[in-house]
Amino acid sequence: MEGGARLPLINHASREVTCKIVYYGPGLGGKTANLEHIHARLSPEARGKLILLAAETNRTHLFDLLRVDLGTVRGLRTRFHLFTVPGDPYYDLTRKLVLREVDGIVFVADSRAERCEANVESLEDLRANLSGQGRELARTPLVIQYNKRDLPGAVPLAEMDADLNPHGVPYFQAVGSRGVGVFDSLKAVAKMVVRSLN
Ligand SMILES: Nc1nc2c(ncn2[C@@H]2O[C@H](COP(=O)(O)OP(=O)(O)O)[C@@H](O)[C@H]2O)c(=O)[nH]1
Ligand SMILES: [Mg+2]
Repeated sequence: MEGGARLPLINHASREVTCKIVYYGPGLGGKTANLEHIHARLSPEARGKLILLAAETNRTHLFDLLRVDLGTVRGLRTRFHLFTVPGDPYYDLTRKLVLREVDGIVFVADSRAERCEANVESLEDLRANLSGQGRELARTPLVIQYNKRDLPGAVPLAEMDADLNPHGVPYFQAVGSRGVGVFDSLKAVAKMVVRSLN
């Protein structure tokens, strides 16, 4: 599997599989908003506690984390651990750590014109950090979420897709703060990860 996705962690004895999904993207793009919506919508039986980044809560966590239970796939109980990375350049090491052993990525791009450069930089940072683990972005399950589509002056979708999506991976328009496009993005990446279980 050189350069490709690692195989998700399967515990054959308990017939469980745990997959790691990372929400990556520039600061304030809407990554935490995705997890907040998922947490708010799923019943407590289907998800764990939402643990939020210290910068937002004064707690000591360096990333957001949410456990989600998506039922059974081919007889295996399938769990997802959703992480977000801090966008600030200062947290480079944290981003590298959070990315370790990732199974799938939702890249949350900010549709505001003034964030175009930050989107491209974050995508390059993602590519470099994966490459530092001997992984290739092009061979890792990835969806792109174009977020903040509600804002007046949002950059046209085709323009953003031309900049950020040379490989033509699945993409979704979203308004994360209202939950629009959030489950579409999660389901799409989860499906790609589950396919890699084959
Ligand atoms: N207008 C608008 N605001 C959003 C959207 N998604 C998130 N926000 C807001 O943008 C800010 C940053 O979002 P957050 O999820 O904390 O970004 P993160 O740094 O990527 O985790 C918050 O105030 C959110 O409420 C969106 O689609 N539209
Ligand atoms: Mg955040």
